[in-house]
Amino acid sequence: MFGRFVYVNKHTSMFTHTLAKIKDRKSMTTLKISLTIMKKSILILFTVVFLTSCSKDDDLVDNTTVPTLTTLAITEITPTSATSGGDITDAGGADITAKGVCWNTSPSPTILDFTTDEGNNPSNYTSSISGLIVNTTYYVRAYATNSKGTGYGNELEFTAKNVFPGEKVTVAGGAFQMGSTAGRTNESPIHGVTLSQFSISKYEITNVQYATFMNDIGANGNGSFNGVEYLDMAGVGVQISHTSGDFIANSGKENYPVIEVSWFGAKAYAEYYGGRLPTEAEWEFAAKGGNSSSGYIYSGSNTLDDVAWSTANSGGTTHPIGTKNANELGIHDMSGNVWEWTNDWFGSDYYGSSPSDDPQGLTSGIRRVNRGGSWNGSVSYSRVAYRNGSNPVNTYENLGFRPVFVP
Ligand SMILES: [Ca+2]
Ligand SMILES: [Ca+2]
Repeated sequence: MFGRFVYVNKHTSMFTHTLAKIKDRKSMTTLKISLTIMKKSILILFTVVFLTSCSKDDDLVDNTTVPTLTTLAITEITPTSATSGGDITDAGGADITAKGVCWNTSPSPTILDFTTDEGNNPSNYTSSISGLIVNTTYYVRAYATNSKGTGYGNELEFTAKNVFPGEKVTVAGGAFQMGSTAGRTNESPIHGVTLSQFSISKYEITNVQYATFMNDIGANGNGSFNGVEYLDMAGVGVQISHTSGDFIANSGKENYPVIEVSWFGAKAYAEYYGGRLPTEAEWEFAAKGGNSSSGYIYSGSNTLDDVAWSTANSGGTTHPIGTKNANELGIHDMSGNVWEWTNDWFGSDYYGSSPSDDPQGLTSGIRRVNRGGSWNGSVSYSRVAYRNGSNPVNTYENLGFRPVFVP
């Protein structure tokens, strides 16, 4: 700015020099006055031009940017839909003209892919993603558009499937000695088994979880699905009711282990959430604490009362899940509370011919293996090596399950 003023003064001085050559002395005074006015006018003019010029330069700097936003966590994932949204942290200095989320099966989705349209107001929003294909992985980004262009939020990824609502514990693969010489003959011979990694439900499946599943699949009010009994609604101890078209866990029994459930129902539940029932070997490895095993008689202790609801302490009923100590891997109630269905057919002499790697049990049979004992019956049933079996259509007041998952 100072440089511009020097320039103005230099030229006005030259102008003054030229005028000084005028010989009409009488008019000189008037001229000098006029000159002073002119000098000031020129100075003001240049200043105005300069300031106007500066102001015009400022206008040319466009500070508008595309909107900045965050993609909201993916929730309510099903085989065909999910929910996300956007949190607009900076509109970019211009009006939002469009916003929503975009997704596709390839990373970095744009508004040329699948999108939602949540209008043009600048507020944060949720979006319903639909039309998905089961077991397909999708990439999602929130987007918002203004006059400058489209901004995208961080990318999130999910797979369209039913998401298991419970907690899982990872059981690292490893080798262990399956069976026992301290129990019945069907627990012998002790044999080496090597298993691949899997994860297992930290708790037995509860009444509220099973009721949700029955509602989601549209099971018949009598507890069957496609003619197969999944839940014995007339069972002695069933803690789920069917009221006004919905399966509902009985009040106060929400977090108790589901009982009166058939092997078919347990299997269907596990598969609905992308899992399966554990093999007998997986169940025993997890109950023994996997690679962290301390070699306890019961799952997590040699003192049954520390880790299990059994006939010795149950008061003749099931108890809420996870209310006894966990085992070495953080898994609860493997011993006691309720027996648990596994996938294997029961074979009393199977251990004599079991393969060593990821054994799957017999290829046919009459009963499916149950493990862990329960709130009633002999306390010895809660030994980690104890084996039992039930007809897969049977349902009991002391028999439930937990699923496993393989990545
Ligand atoms: Ca149990
Ligand atoms: Ca029954």
